[in-house]
Amino acid sequence: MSGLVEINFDGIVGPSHNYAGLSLGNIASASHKGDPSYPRAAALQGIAKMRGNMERGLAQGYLLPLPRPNFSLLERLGIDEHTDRALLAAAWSASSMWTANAATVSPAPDTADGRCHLTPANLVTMLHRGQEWRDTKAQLKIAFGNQDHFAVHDAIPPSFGDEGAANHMRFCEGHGSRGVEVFVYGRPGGRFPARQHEQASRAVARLHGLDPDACVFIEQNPEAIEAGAFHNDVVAVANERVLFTHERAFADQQGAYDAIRAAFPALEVVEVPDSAVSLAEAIKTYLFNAQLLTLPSGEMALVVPSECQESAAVWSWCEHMLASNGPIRKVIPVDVRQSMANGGGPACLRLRVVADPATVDARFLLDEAKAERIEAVIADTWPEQIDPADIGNATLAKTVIEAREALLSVLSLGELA
Ligand code: SUG
Repeated sequence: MSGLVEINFDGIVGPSHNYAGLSLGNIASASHKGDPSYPRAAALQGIAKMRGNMERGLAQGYLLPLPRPNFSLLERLGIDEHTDRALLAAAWSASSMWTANAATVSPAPDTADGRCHLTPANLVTMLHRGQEWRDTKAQLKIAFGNQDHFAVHDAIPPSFGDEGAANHMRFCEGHGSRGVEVFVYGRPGGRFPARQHEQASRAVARLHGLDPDACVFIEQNPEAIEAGAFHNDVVAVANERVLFTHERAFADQQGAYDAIRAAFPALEVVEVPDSAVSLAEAIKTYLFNAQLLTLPSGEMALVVPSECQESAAVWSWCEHMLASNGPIRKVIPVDVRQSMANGGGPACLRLRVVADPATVDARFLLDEAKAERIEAVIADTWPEQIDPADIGNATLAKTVIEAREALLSVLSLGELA
């Protein structure tokens, strides 16, 4: 279909960004619990990443932070300043920044009705994330409100946990051609929660009107979940014909390749062996939580967290990969350390939507002038630092609310208030 390109919608980091250690099984979140956070720096790091991709000639969009603190959640759980700090912090979480968990997206060439389908992720496994989907849906309904081109669904009902695009990969010859969609789920029973339920993935595939012959369902390796891969995008990423994956990402690694190849024979696998980069090192550096992008030149680039450069094992593997003339031709480090400390790398921060930008509400698309306006609001209104003890504070609540409102106002998105 003509005009279709991949647009990355990054989550703008909200003004209440903090480290509360809310995500069991997410090692970075647990290990940074109680640290001071720097919301202004965090948001500016995110904008710099978006600018980088825009300067590379790629289409870039964004989604706005959700309203926090969530007073309705506090009220419905009977939470006040004397209650468990974790419950209080949940209502303040800026976790919607990780838009790879906002929704699962099936582009128009893959669906029965020829529209791009989006299902917001219910994120039911974690309280602080489970509060996101209704507000996320409201935003998607505006950004993708053109019903000739998009269908925005409700979230999958509980108890089937759905974490969205973080557990979904799409293989295709080019973004605008018909794709094969791969859904990766976890089997419960381990030390950490398996957040993506097989039945949620299957429901999304049905509701999006995907051809069953162009869908593949794969189980995540339970050992990867145990090692801290709470989403598949912590150990694998796909773009067009290429799957970039750790050797131990899937329960049956060879079976996974065979199943994808049966539906998509052109598959090219770039596999990182455990002997070169252990699962622990992959999860610490987030090598696979990278944006695998097709540049306008046709070359593929991997946008990795700068932590990768600091790991001798990971960086020497990247150099080896570049020297070996494979499909990935560039490795580009970016600084998203504030997000990384909560377990969110470059890939977590973006939702990929294949669409004609002319069919998307332009208020969600980035250009140079808007990037400057957004940066100015962040510099003026986002808190510089939040200490865990500040969560719940009425003055901070006012700052956070007003900062978000200032952003909505410069982007003419007051209807999200
Ligand atoms: O759901 N962290 C997020 C990170 C999400 C990363 N997304 C992808 N892999 N696509 C999560 O665990 C930390 C919250 C806290 O501890 O305050 C958090 O929610």
